[in-house]
Amino acid sequence: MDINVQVIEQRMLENKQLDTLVFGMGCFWSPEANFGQLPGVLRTRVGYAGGTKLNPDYRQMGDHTETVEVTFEPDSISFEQLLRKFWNDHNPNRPAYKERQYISLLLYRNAEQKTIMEAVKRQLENERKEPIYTEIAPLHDFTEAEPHHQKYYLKRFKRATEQLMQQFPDEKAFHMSAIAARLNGFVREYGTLASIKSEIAEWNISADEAIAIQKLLDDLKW
Ligand code: MHO
Repeated sequence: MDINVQVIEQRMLENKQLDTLVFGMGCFWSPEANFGQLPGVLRTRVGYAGGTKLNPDYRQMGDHTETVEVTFEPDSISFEQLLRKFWNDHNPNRPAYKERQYISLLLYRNAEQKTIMEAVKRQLENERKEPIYTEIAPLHDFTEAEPHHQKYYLKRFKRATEQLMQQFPDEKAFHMSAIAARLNGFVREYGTLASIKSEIAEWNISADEAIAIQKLLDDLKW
């Protein structure tokens, strides 16, 4: 069966209620892979946020921080779960270096997100019996990072990336793919190909489409 992953993913996203979380926890390559393998996370992108400099880029980031934007479906993974993972998977109190590039940072989009961030932070401080120095601030702008920083680990595998890209009209569409996010986690050894394939079987797509995507994954040349 001839399939197009982008079309299938877009149909799967129709009528879904999605939310986003933007955070910084060091070099953005790894957290994009780590969060990209989570069922319930449908898209990831890396970028610069939290500062005031206009048009930041990797070489001239100014007062911005390397961040990841995670788009998720709250019905399958909650905001609180993502925050707990955020705090479990890095040391928020390590000494700052390179100014603000690698600080521990949570950026809220609205008052509700701010309330939950502060509540989970307090809970963890009580559990850990130590203060957490993550900065919690409003999100103003998120500037997408350069293409080579997106799905960084997956792109180390040039043949597999080329094969996958054939499923998308352009590189930007490929960056927005849930399958690309999962595989970017897989190559970093977050999650397995088997777990991705069994998750796809649960996606709200036809059985034929699920089988075709699973086959595409089996046929990737690493
Ligand atoms: N190349 C740096 C980090 C890059 S990250 C996008 C390193 O691994 O030391 O900041």
